[in-house]
Amino acid sequence: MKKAAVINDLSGFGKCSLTAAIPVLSVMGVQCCPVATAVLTGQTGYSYYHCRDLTDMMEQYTDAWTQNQVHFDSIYTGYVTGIEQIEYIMHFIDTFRKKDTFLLVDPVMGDDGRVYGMYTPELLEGMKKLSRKANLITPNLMEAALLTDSDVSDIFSDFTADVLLGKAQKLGETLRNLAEVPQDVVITGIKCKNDATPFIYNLAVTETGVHTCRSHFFQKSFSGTGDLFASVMCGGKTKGLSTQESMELAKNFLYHSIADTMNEDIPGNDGVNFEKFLSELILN
Ligand code: PXL
Repeated sequence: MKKAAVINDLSGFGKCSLTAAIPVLSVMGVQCCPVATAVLTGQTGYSYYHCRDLTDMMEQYTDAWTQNQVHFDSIYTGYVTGIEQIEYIMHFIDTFRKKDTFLLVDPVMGDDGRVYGMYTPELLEGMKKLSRKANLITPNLMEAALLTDSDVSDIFSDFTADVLLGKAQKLGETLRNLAEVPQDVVITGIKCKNDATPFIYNLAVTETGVHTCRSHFFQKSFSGTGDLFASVMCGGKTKGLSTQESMELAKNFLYHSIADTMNEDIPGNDGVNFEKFLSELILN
């Protein structure tokens, strides 16, 4: 069975990070080997939460797994608590990345114009270095702007699809050119709200060109949707699907999960009803 090392946190509430990655990878037939960056009572969007930082365990993962001679088909990184963890992740990658190991970096730093609490300028510099090593990155539009030193306010000035997709494509191309290896860039969750019908797009810049897919935008953001998207991308790429095929699968899975959640009055912090739609991800 294919194995993915997933470097991400474990949050008790919020249906994000590892609680998104583990079920998604499992149903896609990929063994998820978690490297927990932190354990939280709930994701950081909640008014009250506690966080136990596990930076001091990261070296132990590399140590034990080296001694056990493990092999990963993919490495997928997500939420980190700070710059120090990025240094350990670099070491982890140097140790376990072989010729055939696929590296997905989801440069989690913020969304919708707000950076998360762990964000610092140093973290951004670390995320840039890490992102350049990846075969695939999945930033949202704001993270793409941060990674390219672009003006973040510019992506919140006009939400018309033509305008926003043009900006996303430029950012994606810039990022792809900065990479140290052939890299696909998928900019996720591009919310276009100024048109007659609101759509949320994903835009991929790949070797075969620029590809977009879209689905209805419900005008509400939910915790964990970026993590679910990246997890499906990880599973798809690990199992040999193309970036476009993986993106399509992720988009449909998220559309159904979000549409179902919209039928109930669930706070955005609590995440989406993805569990009901996991069977869509079973690959033959
Ligand atoms: O979904 C991104 C994410 C992951 N992990 C934690 C978070 C967030 C976003 O807020 O707080 C702990």
